[in-house]
Amino acid sequence: MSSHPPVPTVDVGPALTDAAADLRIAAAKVLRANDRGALTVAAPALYPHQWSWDAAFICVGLAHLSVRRACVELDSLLAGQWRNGMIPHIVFSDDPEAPYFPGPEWWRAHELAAAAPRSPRTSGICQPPMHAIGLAHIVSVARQRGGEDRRIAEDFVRRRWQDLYRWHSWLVSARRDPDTGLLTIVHNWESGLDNSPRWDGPLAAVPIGPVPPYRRRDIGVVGDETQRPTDGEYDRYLTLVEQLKHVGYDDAEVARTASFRVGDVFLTAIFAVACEVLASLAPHPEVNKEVATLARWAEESRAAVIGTVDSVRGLARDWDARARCWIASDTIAGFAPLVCGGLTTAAEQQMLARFDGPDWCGHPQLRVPAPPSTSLSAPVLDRRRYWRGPVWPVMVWLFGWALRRRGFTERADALRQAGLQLVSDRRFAEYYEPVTGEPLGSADQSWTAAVALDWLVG
Ligand code: 2M8
Repeated sequence: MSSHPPVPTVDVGPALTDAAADLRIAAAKVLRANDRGALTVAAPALYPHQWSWDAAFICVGLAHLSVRRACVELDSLLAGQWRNGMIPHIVFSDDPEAPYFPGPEWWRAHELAAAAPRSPRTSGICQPPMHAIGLAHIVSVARQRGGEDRRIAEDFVRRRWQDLYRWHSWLVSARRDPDTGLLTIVHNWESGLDNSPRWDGPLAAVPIGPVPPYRRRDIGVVGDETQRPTDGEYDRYLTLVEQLKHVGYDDAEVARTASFRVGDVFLTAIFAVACEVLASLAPHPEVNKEVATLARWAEESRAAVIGTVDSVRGLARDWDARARCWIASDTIAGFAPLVCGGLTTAAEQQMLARFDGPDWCGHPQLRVPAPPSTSLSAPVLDRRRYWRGPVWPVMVWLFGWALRRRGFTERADALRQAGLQLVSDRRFAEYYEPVTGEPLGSADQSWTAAVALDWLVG
């Protein structure tokens, strides 16, 4: 018998129960409270700026509140887009009361990088390309509503489609690994799954320093260091930033010199599906050539993802391009093929069985049947520490979305139900302890509120 209080059931049937209606109001309140006018901070205290892939997930929820405001969110993010096409992982708000480390004065991208805008200030790396998926949500909500909402969303697509295409194009030209076809990250922060055990090997090979003296802010805000990356990890994260600064964030120099270069299978899977989605949003026939290119990138990237699957363990792997070896890990990223598709029917059934099985969603100790960031059976599991074990509602949403898209409706419904049960505490935590369901990391995390809202409305 579990000693934890029972998880309340949130009925998501056609008529919303009172509990579900209250949860929806609470989620909307978080998004409103985190709205700084033209951008939504990722979280009020821990992340008081705009993050790239957070903004895309946030649009999924924002669209239900205001199509116009959701478009503004992406406009604000794209204001930080670099001339080479890269969408930076942070667009800093100009609020001097919004402390974050490392902030714009640490990155100095506006001074050092020829391609960076002078304003707004940005970081110098990227994050997974979720944006077309966020935009497709806005468009779909707007089309259902019709009228002015539809006009706003379609106008946005006409204005910004090419910018998203340029972003995808940069990923291929600057980051595609010719050997594997995977998209390469040059900092673990680019994966979004920052301290995942996937990066332990490549990070261990990063020689620390020299790094100017620094003070972390995150631990003070969270108040419990067991929920955040370690100091040793931060030394390496900041060493990598110094390396990028040293070469002025120049793509070719970065590719030549970065001491962390990894083909990220999960980011590549998101890219594959985002290419398809972006192609489907094409605003007019003049972009037919780009649409054909997107279809090719989708196919090539999907093939690259499938090519990483380990025949023994049945999970997808990353590629350490410096050490020239595969990185096998029992993490959620191993299920990348479920995000982008492309497996044979038999192989897909096997992967789904693994996903549902006792090492993953079917683990008997799990609070709710949703995939934790690292398998509960893995020796490296750390149930409280960030991307090394906790369940992230935003990942539950992503898998549900991808599975629904490819016709696995029942599984998608089950994930939605599990995700809703997790967030029914109304804390909208960044992540949750997988066994106890304790909310961890930041409270009032925007993307958690956004996906909760979508689960309740969708
Ligand atoms: C976390 O990452 C930032 C650095 O980018 C941090 O820890 O300071 C990650 O969970 C990342 O995926 C997310 O985009 C960001 C904001 O929510 O926080």
